Amino acid sequence: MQSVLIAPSTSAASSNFAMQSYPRLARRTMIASGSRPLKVKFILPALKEATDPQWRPIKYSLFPPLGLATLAAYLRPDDQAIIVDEHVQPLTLDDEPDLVIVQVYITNAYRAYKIADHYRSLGAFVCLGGLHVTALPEEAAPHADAIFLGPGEQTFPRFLEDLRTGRPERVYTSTTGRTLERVPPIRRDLIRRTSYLVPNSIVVTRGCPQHCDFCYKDAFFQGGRGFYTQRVDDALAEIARLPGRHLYFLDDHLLGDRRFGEALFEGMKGMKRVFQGAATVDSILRGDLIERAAEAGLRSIFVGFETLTPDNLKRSNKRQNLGRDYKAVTDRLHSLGIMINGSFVFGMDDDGEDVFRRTVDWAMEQGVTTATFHIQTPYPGTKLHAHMVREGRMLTRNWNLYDTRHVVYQPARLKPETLKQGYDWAYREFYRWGSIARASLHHGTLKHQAKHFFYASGWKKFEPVWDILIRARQLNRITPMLEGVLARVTRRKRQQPAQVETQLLPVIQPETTL
Ligand code: B12
Ligand code: SF4
Repeated sequence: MQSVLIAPSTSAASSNFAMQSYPRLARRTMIASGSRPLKVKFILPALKEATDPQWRPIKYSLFPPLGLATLAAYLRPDDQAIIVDEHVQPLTLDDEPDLVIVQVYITNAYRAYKIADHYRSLGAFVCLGGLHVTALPEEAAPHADAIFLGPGEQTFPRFLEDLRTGRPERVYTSTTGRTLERVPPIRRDLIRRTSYLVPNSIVVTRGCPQHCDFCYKDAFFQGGRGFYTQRVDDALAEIARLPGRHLYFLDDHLLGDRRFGEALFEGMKGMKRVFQGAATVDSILRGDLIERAAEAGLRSIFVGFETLTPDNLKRSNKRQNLGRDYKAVTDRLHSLGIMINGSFVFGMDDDGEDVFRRTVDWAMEQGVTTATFHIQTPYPGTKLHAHMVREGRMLTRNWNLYDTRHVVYQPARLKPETLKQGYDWAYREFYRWGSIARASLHHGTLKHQAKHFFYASGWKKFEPVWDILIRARQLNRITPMLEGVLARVTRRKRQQPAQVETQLLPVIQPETTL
């Protein structure tokens, strides 16, 4: 990495200053030569730990960078494009692209800025966008020629036109007119499929109809629609383009729009797919959409239980969970043969020292297959963050620590170190051999018990094996097995416990705070 030379340029005036100081930057303005094809580099920078030899590659070799592949679809056919996901491949910095597009999450922000500064110093036109840029545009702006707030489907093509005519703006904000209709097919040809355990990840909606105070969603979609879907035909066409059987829907809330869900699952019925996704507690209890999903091939679901305490739910505006019978949720999913990845947050204001034991016990008693625990993390831009700032409770602005594994705020009823220890304990406890066995016994049939046991232990207990496979670049050999993993669920009849074929493979889930 070269040293960072660029002076902060938050205004047009300072931007001009930068251009006078560094003659090589003239190349940036030459892009405007109308019909000339562009050399474009899309980068998903790795978070800091990815450069550490001890890091856990499996967690970051799950899903390809769909956001960048979505943006690449707006280029002209004669433009040259490359996507570099630094989690799975080295990033070389000695090339000279015309245009560099960097996706910024909170935990990769510092690295993203360094990379951006580097390419600006070489004269490339650098764009920064994504969740963290939207939350903190003033922080990102000095590192970019243009920043993008909100989803990119409307702003990015507009920017490309502006760039080619020599009039790019400094800030592009997504507001009205958000839609996924008539968006070009995502550029999957730019994704190195063999580097990912789940190359067939897909997103058919944007946002979520709910408004939880701790979630990135409201800030990211501010100024326009906060939940919208693809046309069902387009979603089905995208699914049909994906090879193999297994799909992973990365949508925040796959069951968020009933009509869309019904049509999607109806269309998928004949496609012989098996898939995983995420949804809310209330949507699983309401109507029969979850059954339709199961019939279409849903085999595992990420559910945002978050907390077992109603006061926590009220405070965080997680109203859709209030008064819901969580046990009815797990029972219903089990009866449909759908495995559960339960998401739980520790450190909410009503949480005392008993929260860890209570939560882990509950998850085991309900036969939750895999659990994702989070330390509550107030992301900039969220209502939760504003609230914590008002109360003077934020402890650090080191974004590297905002990974839901560190305590970055002062909890109300816990010491920060107790929260961290409790969180670590919860993971250890839930994934002990004895705990996995205990949770497995929740299920009625031997097959279901065995399936649970092997899935949960496969993910956590054999992690070193996954890592060796990744380092040996053998991940693609695993993918076909994963496609078979959730495959056969022979249901006797509706609402009866499912007969499930057992295989030794993990349930892979992104660690999101749904
Ligand atoms: C899959 C996923 C992962 C995967 C892989 C990510 C990948 N390869 O892209 C893995 C498992 C590695 C992961 C890890 C983490 N994740 Co994650 N993850 C997601 C998830 C579920 C889907 C991402 C996705 O594909 N979205 C769909 C695409 C189409 O949208 P997109 O990526 O946002 O891109 C669009 C726009 O953002 C925009 N855009 C993006 N970049 C740019 C750049 C430019 C120039 C332009 C014009 C536009 C633009 O245009 C795109 C099209 O609209 C999201 C939730 C979500 N719904 O987004 C959480 C999410 C992004 N993750 C989150 C977090 C916190 C993490 C972790 C820190 C947490 C943890 N506990 O481990 C880690 C660290 C990740 C890191 N590298 O820093 C948070 C981010 C919060 C924040 N404020 O940044 C989210 C929002 C979850 C949540 N609800 O809190 N994650
Ligand atoms: S936490 Fe989940 S349910 Fe709540 S707004 Fe975010 S995506 Fe929607």
